[in-house]
Amino acid sequence: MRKVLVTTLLVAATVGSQAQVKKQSHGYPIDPVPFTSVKVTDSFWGQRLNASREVTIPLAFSKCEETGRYQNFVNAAHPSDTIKVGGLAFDDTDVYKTIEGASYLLQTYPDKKLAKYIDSVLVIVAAAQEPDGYLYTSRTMNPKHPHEWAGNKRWEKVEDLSHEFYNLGHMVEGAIAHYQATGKKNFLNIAIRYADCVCREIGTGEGQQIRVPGHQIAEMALAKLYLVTGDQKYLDQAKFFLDQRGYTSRTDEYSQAHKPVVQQDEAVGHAVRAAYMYAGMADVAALTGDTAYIHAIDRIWDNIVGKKYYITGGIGATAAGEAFGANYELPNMSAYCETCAAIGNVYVNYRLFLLHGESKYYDVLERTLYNGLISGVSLDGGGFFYPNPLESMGQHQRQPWFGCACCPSNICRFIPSLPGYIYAVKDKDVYVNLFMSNTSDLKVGGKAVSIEQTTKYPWNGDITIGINKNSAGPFNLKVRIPGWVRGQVVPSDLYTYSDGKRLKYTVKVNGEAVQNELKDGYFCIDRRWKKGDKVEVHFDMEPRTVKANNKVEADRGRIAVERGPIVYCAEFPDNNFDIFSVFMNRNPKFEVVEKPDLLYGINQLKTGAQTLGYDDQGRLTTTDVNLTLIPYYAWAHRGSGAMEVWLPQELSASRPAMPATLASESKIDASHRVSSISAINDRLVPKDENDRSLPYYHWWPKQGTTEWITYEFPAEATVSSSTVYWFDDAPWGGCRVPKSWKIYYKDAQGQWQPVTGVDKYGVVKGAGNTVNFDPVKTKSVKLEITLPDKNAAGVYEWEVQ
Ligand code: FUB
Ligand code: ZN
Repeated sequence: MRKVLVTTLLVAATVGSQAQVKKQSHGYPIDPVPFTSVKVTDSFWGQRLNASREVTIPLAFSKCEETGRYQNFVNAAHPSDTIKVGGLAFDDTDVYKTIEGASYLLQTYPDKKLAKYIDSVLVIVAAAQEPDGYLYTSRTMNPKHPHEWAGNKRWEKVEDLSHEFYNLGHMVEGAIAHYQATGKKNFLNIAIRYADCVCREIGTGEGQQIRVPGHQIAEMALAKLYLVTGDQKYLDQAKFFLDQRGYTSRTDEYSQAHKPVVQQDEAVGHAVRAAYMYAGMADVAALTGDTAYIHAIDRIWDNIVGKKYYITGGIGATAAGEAFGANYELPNMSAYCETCAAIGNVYVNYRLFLLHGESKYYDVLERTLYNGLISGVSLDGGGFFYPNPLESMGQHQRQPWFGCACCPSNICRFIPSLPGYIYAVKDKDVYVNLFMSNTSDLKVGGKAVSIEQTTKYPWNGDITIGINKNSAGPFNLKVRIPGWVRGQVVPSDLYTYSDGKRLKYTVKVNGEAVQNELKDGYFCIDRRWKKGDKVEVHFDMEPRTVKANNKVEADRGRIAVERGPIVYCAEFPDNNFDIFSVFMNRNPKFEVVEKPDLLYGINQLKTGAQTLGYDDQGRLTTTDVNLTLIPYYAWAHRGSGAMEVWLPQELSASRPAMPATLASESKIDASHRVSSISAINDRLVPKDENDRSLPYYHWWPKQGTTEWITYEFPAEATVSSSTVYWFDDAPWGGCRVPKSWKIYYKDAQGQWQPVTGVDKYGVVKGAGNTVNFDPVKTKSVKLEITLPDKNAAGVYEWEVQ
C-alpha cells in the first residue's frame, strides 16, 4: 500500500463562507488536471459535449419545470397542510444536478442567459429553505403530511428512504460547481446553511442524533465542501457518516451497512449507493490519511473487477434492489447496469488512480466510459437509459425523462466534466490517461506546460502528443498503455481474449522509436521537452474476441467482440436474420468498415457466421450469414428490436430459431399494451418462474383485477390444448401466479365462449401449465387471468396446440 500523502499538492479554490479563507489540499498524491484546463477538439467526444450543451441540459431544465420540480420549491416557500406531496423525495436533486452540469458548461462556454436562468432558479430554491438551513421540499411544503418516505420528523427516515442527506450531497456538489463557475455564492450559501444544519443536528453530542445517509453521496460532497471552505467540520461530518455506518439501526447489505465500512471486502447492495460510498471513502482517506478506508476499497475493487463487472463496464447486475448480484452473477438481458452506477464506477476508479497511480484503474474507467456509461444517453443527447442491458428483444428503449430521473440528471453533470479525466500530474510526472484530441494547459511543478493531443481514437490507435509550451524543464510524460493493447481485457481473470492475437504498440519521439519498460502500465518518457516536440503513439487496434470466466453462467459458451476500448454488439437493423440464432465461427475473421454517416460515425465490424434453425421436419439447419456488429453504446437508436453482446460459439449456448407455431404466427393483443407483449409468443420458455434471461410480460402494479391476452390466428384452426408459463418474482417482486385463469374461444357469432371439458388450469411455478379441453374450431382464443388480491401476475409464454 502506498502511503497517502496529505500534502499541499493542490490548492483548491477556497472561500470564506462566514469563515476565513484557507488553502486546502485534496490530499491525493496525484493532482487532477481540471476540465477547465482542457479544451476538447475531438470529433467523438466533441459531439457528446455539444449534445450535452445543446440538448441534454436544456432538456433537463425544461423537465424540472414541466414536471413540477421547481414548483416543489415554490410550494415549500408557502407551506400548507393541504398540499399533496407527490413525486419522489429526491426530486430536488434533479434541479441541483442540472445546475451542476450547467455550471461546468459555463466554465467552458460562458453564457449570460444561462447564468441568469440559473440565478432565477436559485431564487426559488433559496425561498424554500427553512430559517435554520434545512432544505427538503418533501417535508417543508407540508410538515403535517410530508412525503410518505420522509417520516414525521427530520432525519427519522434518513437511513431508509427520505433522502434528506442525499439531497444535501447533490446540493453541495451543485453549489460548489456553481460557485467555481461564477464566483457567486448565491447557491453555495444555501448549501452551506443546509450543511451547517446537518452538522448541528447529527452527531454524538448532546441533543444530536446519530444517523447515516440512507443513500450515500454526502460523504464525497462534504469532503469537497471542506476543501472549498476550509472548514474542518465538514470533513469530520463526512468521516462521521462513514464511521457510524453499520453501528446504527440500519445494518443491511442493501445499504452497505452490514459491516463497518473498513471491514467490507465485497461490493454488495444498491450499486449507486455503494459506488458513491467507496468514492467518498477515497476522498476522506486522501484527506485524513486513514489507510483502513483504502485497504477496504482496494479489496472491494478486487471483488468488483474480478467477479461483478460487466464486459461493458456496467456494475449492479440485478433489478432487485438495483444491486450488485452474487459473485459471477452477470445476467445479460436482465442486467441492471444503471447509468448512475456506471458514473459511480468512474468516480471510484478515478479516485483509486489518484491514490495509487496505476493504469489498471483507467483501464476499468475507460471500459465503463466508452461502453456502459455513454450507452445511457442517446447520441443526440435527448434520450436516456436507466438500465443498460447486454441483450434485448426490443423491450428496451431510451426515454426523454423518467419519474425517477436520477440517470438523466447525472448525465447532465458527468458529460461536461469529462475533459477533467484526461490528464493528471504528480511532481514532474504528467499522466496521459485518456486519448482524445484536445489542447490543454497544465502546471508541472507550478510551471506552465501546454500539450496537444490529436487522434481518431477510439476508431484507430494513432495518437500524436505535441508539446506546445514548456516552462517546467524536464518532466516525465507517462502515456497509459491500455490493458486491451497489453492483452489484458480487465485487471482480473473475469474476462480473457480468446483469439490468441498479440497486439503491439510503438512510441516515437520526434520520429525516432523509443523503447522502455512499462511502469504501473505507463510508458514513461523523461526528457527536457521543448516546444514542437512530438510523441507519436501507435496501438494496434484489431477486433478481438473475449471469453468470460467459466463461472459466469450467462456467458458460458459465448464470445464478446471488441476493438480498442469499444465493445460491439449485434443489432437487428444491420442483420436481416434472427440475431439470437447466430452461431459464431470458431476462428472468426473480422473486417472493419468505416461508416462516417451511420450513428454519428462508427466503425462496423463484419464477420462470417451461421444462423441455426429447424426445417419443417424438425431437423437442425445452418445458414451462412454475414454478421454486422456495431458499438454497444450506439444500439437502440433505430427502433425497437433484438440486440446481443455475448454471441454463442458453443452449441450448448446456441439458440436455433424455433419453427413457427400457431401462437407465434398469431396477432396478439392484451389488456396492458406494452412492447413486452411480444414476449408472450416468442417461443422462448423459461428455465424457472423468475428466469431473467428471457423477456416476460406482466401487469404490475395492478392487483386483483381481471386481465386478458388474445391470439388471432392467421386462419381458422382447431385447438384442444394450451400451455402457460407463469412469471413469479416472489419474494421481492410484485408478481405471483394468478388466482385463477381460463381459456375462451371466439364462436361463429364472434362471441367469447369458455372452452369446455377442461382438465386443469394449473398455476405451477417454473413449469408449463397445460390445460386440455374439448376441441374447438376458431379464429381467436383468449386467456383470461384473475390477478391475486395483493399482487400482479405475469406470463413468459402462452402456447396453443
Ligand atoms: O435513490 C436515488 C436514486 O434513485 C438512486 O441512486 C437510483 O438507483 C434510484 O433508485
Ligand atoms: Zn440513476
